[in-house]
Amino acid sequence: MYSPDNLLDLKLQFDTQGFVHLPSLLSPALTERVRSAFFAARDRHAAETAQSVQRGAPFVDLPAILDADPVFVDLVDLPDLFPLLRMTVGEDLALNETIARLFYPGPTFTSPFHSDVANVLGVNHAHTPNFLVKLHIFFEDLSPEQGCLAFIPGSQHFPPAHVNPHRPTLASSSAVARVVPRAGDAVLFNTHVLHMAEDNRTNRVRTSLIYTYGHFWMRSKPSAVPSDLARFASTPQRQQLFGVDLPGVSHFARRLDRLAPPTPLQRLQSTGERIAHRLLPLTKLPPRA
Ligand SMILES: O=C(O)CCC(=O)C(=O)O
Repeated sequence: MYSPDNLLDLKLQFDTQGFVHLPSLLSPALTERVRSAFFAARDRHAAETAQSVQRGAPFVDLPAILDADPVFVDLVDLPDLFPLLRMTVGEDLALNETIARLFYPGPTFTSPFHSDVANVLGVNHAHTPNFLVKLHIFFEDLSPEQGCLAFIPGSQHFPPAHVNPHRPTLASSSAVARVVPRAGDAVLFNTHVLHMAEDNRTNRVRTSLIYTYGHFWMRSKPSAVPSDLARFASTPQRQQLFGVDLPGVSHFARRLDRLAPPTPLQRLQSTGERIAHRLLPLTKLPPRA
């Protein structure tokens, strides 16, 4: 479990660098459960996967991973990680997408150093580190040549086109940070930091899970919601993560720290704040000329 100071450091790293490597986020027992559930899902889809690979697909995403095994639902709010997710995204946190990926040996399929969200409208990313974050979870040791994630730390603060991602020598630049994860590790990053998966130059498939988190008011992908909501959206926290509406709560107002109905004191406080908010502008206005 991270201490409050560890959490502040991780948050500072996330804000400055744009990513944090979280070694051993999963216990060995959980890592093993994830690994065997992932391989069971892979085996169930072996025929479609083989067809895709035969057609030359560089990677395959297994469908509906939250329905494949309850362990994949358990990963959405890992107690060690959850406080950091709340700090990086905010109290209106919701799951946005899940991916279970097999990346086959070969060149990378990602664009060279890119932001996922550079072209979305209405956001000033240099000042919005909490817009959309991704968590890559690893349950097998990777070798440095096995399609690891690489980042240009701090680049989420750059103006557009500050870096030429096609510069041939960029990959070997000392400005690039590469994460070589071990089984049980995770990497959390701001989707606007320049990042990529490198070529998989080994003869082994790279496996990973990718959970994306955004805000409750955003539109989530179907892969972010388990089919059996009655079973899995069993707590107010999970209901929020899976986008389940609360009667009477606007999708802009959904907050993890306001899941319980307000106490009489909180109701009184918010009434007082509303009244003060109405009166204050009047008292502050300068006298008219
Ligand atoms: O490593 C991967 O599978 C994809 C990396 C990437 O570009 C992303 O997650 O946005």
